[in-house]
Amino acid sequence: MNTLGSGNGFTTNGPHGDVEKLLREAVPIGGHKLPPLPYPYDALEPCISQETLKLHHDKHHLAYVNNLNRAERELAAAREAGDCSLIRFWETEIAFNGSGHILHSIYWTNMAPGGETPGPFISRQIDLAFGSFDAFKDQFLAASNAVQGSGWGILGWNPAWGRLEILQAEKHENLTQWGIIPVLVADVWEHAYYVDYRNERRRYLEAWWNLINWEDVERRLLLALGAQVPLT
Ligand code: MN3
Repeated sequence: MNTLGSGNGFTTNGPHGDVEKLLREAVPIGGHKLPPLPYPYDALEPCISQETLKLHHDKHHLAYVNNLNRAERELAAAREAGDCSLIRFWETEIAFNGSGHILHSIYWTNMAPGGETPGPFISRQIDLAFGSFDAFKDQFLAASNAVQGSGWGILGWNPAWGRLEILQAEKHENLTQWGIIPVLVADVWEHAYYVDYRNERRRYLEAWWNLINWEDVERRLLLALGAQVPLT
C-alpha cells in the first residue's frame, strides 16, 4: 500500500527509496531515546573530565530528550482535543529540546579519545569553502568562542549552496540557515566546560580541538550529500 497517495511523485520503491521502510523506521511521537556515549566517561580526560561528561550526558542531554518527548505528546493531545491555545509554548519546546537532542547526539560522536586526522573529502570541502584548513580552524574557533551566551559553534553542509558553512547557534536553535546539516559541533554552554575550565571558554575549545573525530565528520558529510534543497 502506498500510504502517501498517488500522483505526488512518490512510489513505494521509487526514486525516494522505500517509502514503507521510511514510515516503519520513523521515530514514534514522544519516542526519542538518549543515545549511549560511544566511550567510557573517563575516555576524554584530561581534556574533558569524567565529572563533566557524566553530568553533561546523563543529566543535561537526558533532560532535552525527556522534554522533547513531553512536548510531542502534549502536541498530540492538543491535536486530539482540537485545542491550540498553548501552541506557541509547545512549538518553542520542540524547537529548543529537539535541536538540543540532535546537537548533543552529534557532539558525542564528533569526539574520540586522542582524536583523528581529517579525511580526504572533508579536507577538500574545507579548502573550497574556507580557503585553507588553518583559515577554517581560525574561523570555527573564533565563531564558537564568540557565541553570545549559551550555544554552539557549527560546521554544516548546506545543500542549497552545495558547500560547507560555519554558523553560530544561540541556545540550540537560533541563527541557523534552513536546510543546514550539522557535521561538526562544539558545545559552548557553560555546562560543557565550567567544571574543567571555569570561564575560560577559549582554553576549552583549544583542548576540545584535539578530540575531534574527523572520521565521524567525514562520515556525516558523506551522508549529508544526498540532501537536496533546490532553489529553482
Ligand atoms: Mn550541552
